[in-house]
Amino acid sequence: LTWLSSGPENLFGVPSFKMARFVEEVLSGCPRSSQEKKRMRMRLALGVLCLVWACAESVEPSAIDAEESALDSDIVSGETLRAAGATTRRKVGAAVDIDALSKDPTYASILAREFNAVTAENAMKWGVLQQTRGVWNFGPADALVRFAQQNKMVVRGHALVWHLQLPPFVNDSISADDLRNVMVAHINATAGHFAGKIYGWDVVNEAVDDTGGKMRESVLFKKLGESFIDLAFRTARAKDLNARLYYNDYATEIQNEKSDAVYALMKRLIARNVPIDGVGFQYHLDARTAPTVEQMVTNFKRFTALGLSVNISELDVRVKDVVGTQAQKLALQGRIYQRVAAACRQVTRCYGITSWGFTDKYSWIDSFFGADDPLQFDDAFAKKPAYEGQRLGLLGEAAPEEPIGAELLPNGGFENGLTGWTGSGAPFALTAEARSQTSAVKVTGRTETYHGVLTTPASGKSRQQVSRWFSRRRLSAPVCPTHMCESPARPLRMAG
Ligand code: 9MR
Repeated sequence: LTWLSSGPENLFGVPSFKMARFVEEVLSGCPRSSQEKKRMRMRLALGVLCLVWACAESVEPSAIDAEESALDSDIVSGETLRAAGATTRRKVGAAVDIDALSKDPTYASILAREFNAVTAENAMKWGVLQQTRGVWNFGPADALVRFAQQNKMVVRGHALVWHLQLPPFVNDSISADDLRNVMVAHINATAGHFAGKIYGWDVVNEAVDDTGGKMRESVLFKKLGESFIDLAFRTARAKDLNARLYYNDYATEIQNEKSDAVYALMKRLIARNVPIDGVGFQYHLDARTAPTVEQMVTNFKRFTALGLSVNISELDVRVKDVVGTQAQKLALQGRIYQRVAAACRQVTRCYGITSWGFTDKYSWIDSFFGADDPLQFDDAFAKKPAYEGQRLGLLGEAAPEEPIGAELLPNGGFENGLTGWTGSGAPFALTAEARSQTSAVKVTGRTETYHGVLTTPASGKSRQQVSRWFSRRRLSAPVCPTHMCESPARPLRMAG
């Protein structure tokens, strides 16, 4: 029972506190007198009833069950994204632009057809809901909830506490006490208003700094320290017992300094008994540095080992700086969507994938990074390779890690046979180290991304770590011991 009740989206998909409550109910006290025995029998009966209820609810929220029967034929063939997701009982979501939803019927109909989950891109943020202190405007967010209910979708709430898009009254001059009060009031009002309608809340968003493994010096952290996170989660749980509660952040897809800091934060929260159910990994990717399936899965698994669920919460893949034709860029993007979906599928407690929009027409990317095409549908709502990639990944078909031609060898095996590299016309001196998978070789003189993907761009240093290399030729017999290659005996060309 302890095992069954461990973890948030556990074996039954029942929030752990419900299972824990049931276990407590059944096991509270051993019967001594006959009256006690009678009471115990009552408790057991109650417990069995609870179990029936829990299991019935556990499979998935009823909305999804209804959706599944409505889309039976789709599910068999997995023809839409939501149907492909439903084959593995995973949520497939999109962030929604409320304006587009109300004004663009094509947008609304594709959203309803393809997705079984929605996130408000902006409409549920603190500064949007509560522009004036004490006054909440839930209208647009309510419209999204209604749309979701009508179309048998679940709603992910985003985000109760974030250092951006704050209301004007939360600024550097607010006192710590006041900040604590307004934060609690906001969570009470918001989580309370939507209680029962939200699958899961991003309770705290982006609290870890981008470098140095530290907490972000936001107004919240500066005034309240890390305890603002504990308080936010506890307040949310008290208002909505059924919503899963998540921590959400970006640039955490692989094991790196930032994801290590998030991981350490999760451990601290768990040690303090903070009611947290899972972690959202945003996945705003640049196609040139997209992670491998193995990197994603390895990273997810250390979080699920803590008893947390994981989800991909804001997927999009930028391609404008990829070298190649538009068709090649979009094909690469398709393979990356497929890899991401396949990675989630490989992790039992990865409950779903939400993309940050679904059509390039309304993506936030253009205004932040310049014109790009990061999503599954183009500006005219035509399906792109990213659509098919995500669908196939959800159906369990893993994409190749990279477009490797017949004679190219992924770095996963290069230490078995390669002795050196050239790139951009000049040979590289290989230094001592060569590894497969997460990092490859250490070489000198590499400063540009076209030399290969730099995992640790160390400006001013003579050595850089690089990953995901491809070589043109492979020698028939291994010429260097595993993990160690000597200086190049035969120059090879590098691609990718
Ligand atoms: O997509 C959102 C965009 O419309 C807003 O202008 C922006 C404000 O900072 O927030 C965007 O959404 C962000 C999300 O809430 C949190 N993770 C990063 C997203 C992209 O910036």
